[in-house]
Amino acid sequence: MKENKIWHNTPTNDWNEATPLGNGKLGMMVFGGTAEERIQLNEESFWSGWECDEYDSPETAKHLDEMRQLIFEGKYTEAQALCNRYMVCRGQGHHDSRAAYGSYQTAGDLYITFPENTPDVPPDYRRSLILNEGRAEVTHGNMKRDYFVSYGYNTAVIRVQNCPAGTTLRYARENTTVIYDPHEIIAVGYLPTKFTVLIHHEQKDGDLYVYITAATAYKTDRDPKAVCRETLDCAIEAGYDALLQETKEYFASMLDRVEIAFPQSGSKADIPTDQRIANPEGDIGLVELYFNFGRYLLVGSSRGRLPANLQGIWCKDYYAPWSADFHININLQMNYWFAEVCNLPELVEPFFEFIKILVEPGSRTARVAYNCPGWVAHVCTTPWGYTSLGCHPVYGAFAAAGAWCLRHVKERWLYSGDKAILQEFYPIIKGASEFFCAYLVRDPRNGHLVTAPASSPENCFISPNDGSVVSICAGPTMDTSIIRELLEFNIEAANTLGIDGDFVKTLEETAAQLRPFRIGKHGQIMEWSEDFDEPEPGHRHISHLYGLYPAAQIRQSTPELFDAARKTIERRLAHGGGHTGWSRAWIINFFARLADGNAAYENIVALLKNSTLPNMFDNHPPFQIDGNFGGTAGIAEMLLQSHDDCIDLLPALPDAWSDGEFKNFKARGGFTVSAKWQGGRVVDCHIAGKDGQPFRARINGDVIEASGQYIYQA
Ligand code: FUC
Repeated sequence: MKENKIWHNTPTNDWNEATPLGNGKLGMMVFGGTAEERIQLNEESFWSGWECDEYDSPETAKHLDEMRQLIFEGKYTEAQALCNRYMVCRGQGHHDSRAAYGSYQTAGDLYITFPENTPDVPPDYRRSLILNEGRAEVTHGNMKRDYFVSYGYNTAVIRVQNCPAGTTLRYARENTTVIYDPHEIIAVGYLPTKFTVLIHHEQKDGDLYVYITAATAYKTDRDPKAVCRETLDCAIEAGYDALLQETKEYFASMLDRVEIAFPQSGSKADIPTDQRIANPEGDIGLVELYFNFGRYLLVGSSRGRLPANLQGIWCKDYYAPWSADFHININLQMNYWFAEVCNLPELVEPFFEFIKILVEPGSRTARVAYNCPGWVAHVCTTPWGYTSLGCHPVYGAFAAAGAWCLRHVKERWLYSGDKAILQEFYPIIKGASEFFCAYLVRDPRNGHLVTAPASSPENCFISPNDGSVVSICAGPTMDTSIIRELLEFNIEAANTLGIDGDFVKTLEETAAQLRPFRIGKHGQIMEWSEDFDEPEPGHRHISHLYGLYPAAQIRQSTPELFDAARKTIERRLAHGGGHTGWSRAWIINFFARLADGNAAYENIVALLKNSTLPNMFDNHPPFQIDGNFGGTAGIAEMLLQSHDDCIDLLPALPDAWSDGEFKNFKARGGFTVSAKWQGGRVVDCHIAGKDGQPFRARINGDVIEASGQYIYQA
């Protein structure tokens, strides 16, 4: 890994410039001050709120027919008014960040004060994050500080070499009891779930060692203080060197699995990273760094009991933007887009476990709000399993959100070919299908089965009868795309497992009655059932292209739709689209699927330039991690794609990356693929499958057929 370091030549007071470290569940942000160090701490289960079964409203089910009727009559304004009352949750729902919904929260701040130092920044000051070692360091003068978070020991570690005399430690968190003992700080409080942060510190030979861990009582009977004590005892006994070694090996074992390299003259790695981010044009190495950082961030935020949230695990707030929750109308899913191709399947496990959390409350939501079997989840959710409608239908009436999560199970199946994942998830897949088989309704205007009332995530249209701006419709394209994918996956799963023949028939009949994609007056893929005008044609959500990416329903083999997909993106971009980090990241992936490398690369540069903070975190604004992950996925998608048993090498290579190399990417079917190219042409590639499996590969425009192992050399 050549581009393996993010570094700055100043400390910072700004959280958005601090250095993130994490082991997948425990995190810290290092500010690197010379006179006072601030370390902001996180633990993934620091969630306020609690389980609450009051949010689903039976009024929704009671008024479904009425709301549908108005939509089918084209009375959108009237339908909207009714939906604003009934197509919503009870109470404050996801606005209850100070009540049951809750918010992800900081685990507090540790301050280390060096009284001999001044806040001045010496010219030799360096604050660096070494990605494939999972460690950061601050150096200036004879001072050296090291920081890392051990996965194996679940402990954050700080070492201050040549620690100045009189150095003190202080911990701060609101509503928290803090006890100082000679070598220990114990912090205890209630979120209302009980939590503990335990900090041990000791001086040895002039160096200061600090060990930190944290735990809550979220879904466990164990006392968090006892858990912390046991964890730190273990870490301290193993000692600093062992923890550092374990951390380096762990990060290398995750991040060295794949690699990209763009050989270039004049590497910019010795320029501080914030300066590179401000001038991304032509800095190809920065793309490599962004790719490595994205993988680093997922290793750092997705190896515990909960998936990476809107901020991964890094959060300084008590009431974070959008509660730093799990938004499942794009954001959570985007976090995992690159995990399979970059061979990090274990990092998806917390997401899989999280889907299971949604099933029980989601069954209640299906029953109470829709009078339907199965389970359903809407726009946003929490570790407490919120699955209800939102507070407003424009975003909250999105019933396909849970089904979208299941496409990650499908990807696991496609990448691994392991039936165990189908077995494990079959009842959950079936539950989602059962919901839609009951919920879908025939639109009398066109005879198709549609979701209604429904919205196309967060977007609005102009009602043709009175010109008002509304969001409620029947059968938005995204719902149909997701449901089609779900039903087809359910059929494949049932057939593969050799079960549920009768249900498969129902699924086939249902899928056949879904509405096909249609092309509208701008040549675009239609977003809604009718070709409505839009008040915001540059809207950040491009939901009607779900079929282009992440799904693969719109392909080169469907040329008219393929062309319409391009027009759809161009229209969004022409009206200022891509203005949030994640939206820009999605566009990169769209262009990769459209095999337009130069357009994809232009959007990578825009992501770096307009939507990246000085520490390389994605900027929605504010900081939101999905863009980092979506951008990383986009880079991989430009280099390798795999559909229909065809491994497509360099499907969207931009002119700027004329020479390069990627190593050990995964393709669907379980293949491991490496390639080297020069002047835009593959000169060397290696494809390895298991058990002599046959495959096709597209190399320099030619399709070859092979099985097992394939080596190509120009
Ligand atoms: C979706 C997006 C917003 C934001 C929020 C967390 O609702 O539309 O832009 O990313 O999630």
